[in-house]
Amino acid sequence: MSTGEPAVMANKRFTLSPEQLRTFSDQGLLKVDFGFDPQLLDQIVTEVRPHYGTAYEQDPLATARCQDGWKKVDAVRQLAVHDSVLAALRMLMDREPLPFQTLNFPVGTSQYPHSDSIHFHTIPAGFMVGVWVALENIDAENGPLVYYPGSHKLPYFSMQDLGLGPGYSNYHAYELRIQDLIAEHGLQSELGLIEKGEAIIWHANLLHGGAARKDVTRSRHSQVTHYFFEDCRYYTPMESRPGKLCYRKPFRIPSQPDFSLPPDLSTRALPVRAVGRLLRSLGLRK
Ligand SMILES: O=C(O)CCC(=O)C(=O)O
Repeated sequence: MSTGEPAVMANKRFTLSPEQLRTFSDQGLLKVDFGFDPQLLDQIVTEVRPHYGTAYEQDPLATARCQDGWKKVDAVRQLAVHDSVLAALRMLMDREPLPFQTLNFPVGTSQYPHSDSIHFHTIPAGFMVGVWVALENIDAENGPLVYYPGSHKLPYFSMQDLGLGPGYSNYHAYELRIQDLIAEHGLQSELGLIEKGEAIIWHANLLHGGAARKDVTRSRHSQVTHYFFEDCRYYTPMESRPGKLCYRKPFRIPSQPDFSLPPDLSTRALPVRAVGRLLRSLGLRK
């Protein structure tokens, strides 16, 4: 069963249908089957595992995350810069997408609902999306994504709009204010029940989080990539105050493996000794 609309391929270029564009605009999210290679997805699951840290090694069912795993695992980078995803995002926003961060999770996050626009915001507003890919089948038991269709049409709330000071120490208070807003507006949640390989694209301001893990013995491997779009200014509202925005440098995850990364961060370590010999033979190193 596929919950996402099937990929429409024209001359091998990925396109979204007018109906899909409308769904994204109305609901703030879109389920898509990009037709990812299942081997790439399995490779991500296997190769990210060693990077979840010691807590995960001791208990593989503990909550864990790997931020920017693309620096260590090339399969993560390949999914983040996948041609079909970039083509779909160009259609949605009519601007060039800039993948800037990956997060991999081995189990459900049970995160409170939030809008990504409290973490990542743009001038002009709205040029950010998340693309969440199921690396295994997701059902109501293993902590699916939860979201509130239509919530992207609420205003973009800053910390100050919610009566809070800036800083991560106020993040839980932010989450509680969002709970109040959900109740005040009578927003209805839905679960992202999708199959391995399917993706959910969410709008910068869509309220979303991780539903409870009803079966804590189950994994829930997933990868989310966050994208900005070209020709904006980028900032972090959580750390900002009026008149003193905390700007972010534009950054794009490379479309090819980045061999300039230190060997332990590069997926294909440079042959360091061979490079050293070459530099010495050219007189560039003693
Ligand atoms: O994967 C999840 O459960 C939630 C992810 C999320 O909220 C995010 O990346 O912003």
